[in-house]
Amino acid sequence: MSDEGKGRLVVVSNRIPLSKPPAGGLVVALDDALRGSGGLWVGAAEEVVETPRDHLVEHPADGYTKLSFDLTAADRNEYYLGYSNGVLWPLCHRRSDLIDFRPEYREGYMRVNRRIAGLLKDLLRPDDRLWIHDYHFLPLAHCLRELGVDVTMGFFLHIPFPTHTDLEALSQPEAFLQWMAAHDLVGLQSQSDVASFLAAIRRAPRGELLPDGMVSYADRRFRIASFPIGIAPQEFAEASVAIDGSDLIGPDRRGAKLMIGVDRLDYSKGIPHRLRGFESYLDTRGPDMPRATLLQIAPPSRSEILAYKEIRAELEQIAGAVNGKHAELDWTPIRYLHRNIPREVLAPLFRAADAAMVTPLADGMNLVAKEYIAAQDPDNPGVLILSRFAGAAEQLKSSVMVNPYDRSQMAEAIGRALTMSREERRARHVEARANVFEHDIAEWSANFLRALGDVRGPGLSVDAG
Ligand code: ADQ
Repeated sequence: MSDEGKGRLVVVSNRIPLSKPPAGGLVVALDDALRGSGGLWVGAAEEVVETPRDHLVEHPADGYTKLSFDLTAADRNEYYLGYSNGVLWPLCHRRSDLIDFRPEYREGYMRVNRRIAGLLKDLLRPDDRLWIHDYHFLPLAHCLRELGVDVTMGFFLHIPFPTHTDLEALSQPEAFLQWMAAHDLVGLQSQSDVASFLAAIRRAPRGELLPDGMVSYADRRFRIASFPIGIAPQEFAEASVAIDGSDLIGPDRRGAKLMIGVDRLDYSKGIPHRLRGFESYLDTRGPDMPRATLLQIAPPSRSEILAYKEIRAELEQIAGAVNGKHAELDWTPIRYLHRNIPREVLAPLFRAADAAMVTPLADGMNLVAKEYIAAQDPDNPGVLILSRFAGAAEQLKSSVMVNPYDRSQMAEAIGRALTMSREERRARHVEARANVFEHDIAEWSANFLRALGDVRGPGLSVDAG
């Protein structure tokens, strides 16, 4: 690999991959780079403690070191649920109306990031490369710079970058940019995220766009680029044929086409809008249009947070109402499962589905869209109905693209997908499949690490200040 001999790779993410399955895409993607460099993976411990220890705790690992930092119950409440998921998540997903500002949330967020910075400082060597993941750690690099740490630091944001108007909803919008500027490389999911970032820099009094994708903010210069994340498509394709997905679904869908939706139960995923669009399809369906069953799998997520409790109740209400109106003795239009489904079952279900509905209102990328494509039979593929607000829309352009806010457009898209000729389905699928297989997760991590390796070339090194 290009990064060999350049010091260790040190990854920081909210969760560390402990031995239990499932080994997700990110774990597989970073495995080689971590092993090759004798690297470290740092994340939060699973159980909260009364008093956080003043060192990272080592976990059994194979080939590289896994370390966890402690969180107290207050840390979890303020840093994780409060600021990360109660302020930053809605902010970045265009739902500033859901932000729950409390001073203790921000204090907790800063406290935990400062504590992690202190723990990392003792661990880092000058030639290490630090790769920080996601919104839980926006200020971490800044805290490290304040402690005088000068290693190369990269950041990848898995969720959308806020627009400058969204940023204004933060009490200190400039802090966000200052935090970002502490990195040498900032990676975002899409071109549209990069555009939001550059717009925010352009408006900031201390921000400036430099040639070659470099940006300057206050006394720092750094690089910003999009690195659209991918999946491990081969694995998903193999899992999709291991069992027959249509055998898994019961008989109460006589003559009905199968549509699937799979999302964490999160308000950003647009599940109520999807059910409403499906309802419109059922309401307006003519006699020559097929019956359809929508299998919606939505496992619980962040259920301590009020907005998540509310979305669950809303979903149950809509599903009940739609079924009450449209179900027949041999057909239940909406099948809603509020639980996790193992990948070995999910992949065959994707393959069995005539269409998938991936209709987020905002989404960094959305891996389900790519997983659905990877699971299809290329000879007789299903159709992806994709929201234009998913990062994946920049890549999967041959999908049936929808505006999830427009119910009648959603209904029309469902009708189109379910009656599309095999020829058209194949043509659309070939294009999407090529993208998913060519731009997989291994390519994503290799690209990011290459860019991180190159970013401190001659003349680009920065003064930590
Ligand atoms: P998420 O918001 O979690 O990820 P997504 O990209 O769709 O969204 O990834 C979800 C993953 O969980 C997929 O691999 C999916 O198969 C799996 N999953 C969902 N529901 C499941 C269920 N019921 N049972 C089992 N597995 C389930 C964040 C960002 C995204 C970005 C990713 C990666 O919000 O925009 O694509 O990170 O960067």
